[in-house]
Amino acid sequence: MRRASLNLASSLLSRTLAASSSRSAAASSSFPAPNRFLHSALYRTSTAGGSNNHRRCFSSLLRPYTAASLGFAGALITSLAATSVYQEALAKEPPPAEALPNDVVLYQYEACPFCNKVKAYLDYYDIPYKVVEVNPLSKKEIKWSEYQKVPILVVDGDQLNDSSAIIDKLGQKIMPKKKANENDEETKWRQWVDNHLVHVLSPNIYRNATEALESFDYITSNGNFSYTEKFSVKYAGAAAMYFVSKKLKKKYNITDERASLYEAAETWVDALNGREFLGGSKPNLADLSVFGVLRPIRYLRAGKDMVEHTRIGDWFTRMESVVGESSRIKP
Ligand SMILES: N[C@@H](CCC(=O)N[C@@H](CS)C(=O)NCC(=O)O)C(=O)O
Repeated sequence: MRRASLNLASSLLSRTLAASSSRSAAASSSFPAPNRFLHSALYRTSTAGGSNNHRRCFSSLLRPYTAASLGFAGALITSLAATSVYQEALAKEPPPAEALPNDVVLYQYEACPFCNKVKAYLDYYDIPYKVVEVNPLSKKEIKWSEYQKVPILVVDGDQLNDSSAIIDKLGQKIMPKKKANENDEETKWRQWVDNHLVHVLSPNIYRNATEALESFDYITSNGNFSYTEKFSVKYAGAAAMYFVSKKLKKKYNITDERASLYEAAETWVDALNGREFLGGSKPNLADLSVFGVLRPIRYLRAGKDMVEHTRIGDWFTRMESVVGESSRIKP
């Protein structure tokens, strides 16, 4: 019965897409269409834009004290010193200019969690990159590549595939002295992101008709779709992913998707164990991975619920602040 509904959803999507673009449908036939949306969660670039709020608020709170009596001067100096220590702790970690690659191109889906994981890394380390938005139906932008998933990162002509491998290889290029995977805790939590956290996301953002439509509204508004694809993908995709997400729930033994999301968020906060970041006063690769995959869903219903019902909000806000503005090169 479930398989039947899944097939129905898939064929509904395929038929609608075929109607909207025969070329796209033909090109997509080698991959089941719903899988292309499987992990395509939503991403609001505005979250990065608001990233300095925390710092701004902190310093503007101090402003009235500058007019206070001398009796407060000592306290003020202490506060200012604390602020600058705090700001330094929240500073990005750009690699030395000579280590920066000359040309970095990210082939991505704007809403894909794996792509957003790579972007969190590039943004945090202030590595300028161009973006090529791939059409998930035709994939014509990555026709040149044997590897047919995103993200793909091309660094000075070298092709890197797979989000975690991309981050490791790029790290070796720009920070050769920093040994990859030298920290067991960091490795363990990066694996937790790839093996557990990402699987909890789809059942949540396609949980019911309203949320599936909310998700696809964002995907189609921000992805690389033709005008006709936008409309058909939004409705057919939302319907298909609603059914696929039920299948995923079963596959990953999820009974209550929200409870699983909250549990994952709480598990992460427990892992922080009172630290600002898993990496201590600065984020490490596990912080960047968790942040990257959650960023697309943060301002959807699922992400809002997660922040309302768990303790993850403060860490997430710190991450928004420290990752800061995107280093993406605007076309
Ligand atoms: N393990 C890979 C997974 C990448 C992945 O599954 N990407 C999805 C998009 S979110 C994809 O390209 N799927 C194939 C498709 O769209 O046809 C990674 O971490 O980069």
